[in-house]
Amino acid sequence: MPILYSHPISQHYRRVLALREETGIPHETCHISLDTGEHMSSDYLLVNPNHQIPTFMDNDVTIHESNTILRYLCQKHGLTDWYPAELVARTAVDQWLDWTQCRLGPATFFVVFNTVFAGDRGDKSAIALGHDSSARKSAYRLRRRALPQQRTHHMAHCHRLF
Ligand SMILES: N[C@@H](CCC(=O)N[C@@H](CS)C(=O)NCC(=O)O)C(=O)O
Repeated sequence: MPILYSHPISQHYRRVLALREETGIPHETCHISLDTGEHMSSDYLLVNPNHQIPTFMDNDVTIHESNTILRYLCQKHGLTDWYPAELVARTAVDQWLDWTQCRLGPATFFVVFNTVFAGDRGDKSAIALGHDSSARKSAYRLRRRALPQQRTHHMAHCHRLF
């Protein structure tokens, strides 16, 4: 049975958990304690040289990037509803995965870590940066683009312009 190394506070782990819960694909979970520094142990560093959660092990395959795990699982289990085979549809999924990794994830970390976890010791400038980040603004724009009625509205606007 494949093993997913996990910790419940990890947003990157929860992506993989969400796919499992939605699709029922099987794997065991192995809790790694970020609180006690287990992710820095020499044993875990052999599993994940970046000392991060999650890591997925499927026999002799070891994957330590959450989005790569998602793609691997979808392709292994033929989950084309989640990760389409058709190029343009797949590219749309990849684009959101990359955006989540590069933009939304860091902004979320700044805010959540410095409020929920650090409490009064939280870095206020990091919180402000997270709130004010381009991720939040682009989330709004991308959401508008993703909605068909908004796209129609946008196209009508373009027709008026040209
Ligand atoms: N790019 C990685 C990021 C993983 C990541 O940042 N994991 C955090 C928890 S959400 C972690 O393990 N941090 C501990 C550390 O970096 O030492 C992925 O998508 O899997």
